[in-house]
Amino acid sequence: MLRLLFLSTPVGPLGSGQGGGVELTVQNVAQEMVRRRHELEVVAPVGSRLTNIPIREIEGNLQIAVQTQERNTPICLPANSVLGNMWTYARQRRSHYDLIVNFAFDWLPFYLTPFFDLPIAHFISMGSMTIALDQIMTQVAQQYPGTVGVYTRPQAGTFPFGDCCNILGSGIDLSLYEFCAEPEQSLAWLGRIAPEKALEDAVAAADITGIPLKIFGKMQERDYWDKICRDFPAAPIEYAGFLPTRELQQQLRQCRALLMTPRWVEAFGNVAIEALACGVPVIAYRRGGPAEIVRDGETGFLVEPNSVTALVEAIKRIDEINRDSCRQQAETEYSLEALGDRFESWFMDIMRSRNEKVLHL
Ligand code: HBI
Repeated sequence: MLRLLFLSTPVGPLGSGQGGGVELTVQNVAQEMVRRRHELEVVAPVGSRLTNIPIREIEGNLQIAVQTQERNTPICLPANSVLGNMWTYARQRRSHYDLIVNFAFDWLPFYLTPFFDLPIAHFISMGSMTIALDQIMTQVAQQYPGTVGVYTRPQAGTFPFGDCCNILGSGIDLSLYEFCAEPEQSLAWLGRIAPEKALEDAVAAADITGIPLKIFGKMQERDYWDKICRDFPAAPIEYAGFLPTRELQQQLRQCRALLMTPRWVEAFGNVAIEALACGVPVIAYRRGGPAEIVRDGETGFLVEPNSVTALVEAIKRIDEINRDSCRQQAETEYSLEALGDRFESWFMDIMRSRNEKVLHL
């Protein structure tokens, strides 16, 4: 049994959608560690909520989302930073834990690693974003081998330390997603509404095909949304809001396909396995995590990145995909149990190598 301290992303409260896919990862890994009888405390900004997992809420100002910054932007922390306050809490309580698990894509947790006398596992939730973060992450990956984890190999490949990351993949609670054999007409798009997700490509495809597009996710950048509506006044789109999993899958399962149009190297794309779990095929740009998830021609289509034409061609072929194969792939590769096994053995490996090091001292 391990006593685990999870430190969440500082960009928004868990459950707000601000933290994107990593919110789902924290929920799912926490759930699996509790099921395995480990002791766990999750530390996160005020207002955070998880299902059946108690949270230690920390005050302070949220961190700026790193994807809004340039590659050479200096490290910044707001006054009374919630990230700093989370690590003050970790320092004060460190004797109660065996392992700290960091889920923040930020400089401070990596910089503080050598200052702590207990092991810290870093789960990295995006591809390379800034020079300063690449540097500090590389230092930690080299100084503490085996303590850096990522979702996928393409994501690892965006970092200088790519070949020494633990590839942990993702997983979801499949019991929350209900298979649908007979979809309605519409297509789906799911994610934070922000430029790096290139929603405009999916809207353009809906405009061309005339097939209604249901859009789900956090309205992160309103002016970006407004521009898309101005550019495509006649596109058959509907914003369905940011929904909890139960309501989301009730609508997602009835769609003919999920469109994934990332402009960046999507680290994983949890939305892809949520769709597959409902039997919904995925049409995605052949880039990043989705390129490792979608079985081209079997559970969806992988198309040339940034090509709306390629999206439209794939949409026309969507009935070639057997929806049972989609659900089957989710069950085989993305169950919560499989995810829990991967994270638990990652944690145990870190503890083992730590104890060996201490023995040799
Ligand atoms: N930005 N600074 C910062 N820190 C994070 O933890 C972070 C982020 N941007 C996005 C984000 N996390 C998550 O939405 C992704 O990890 C999925």
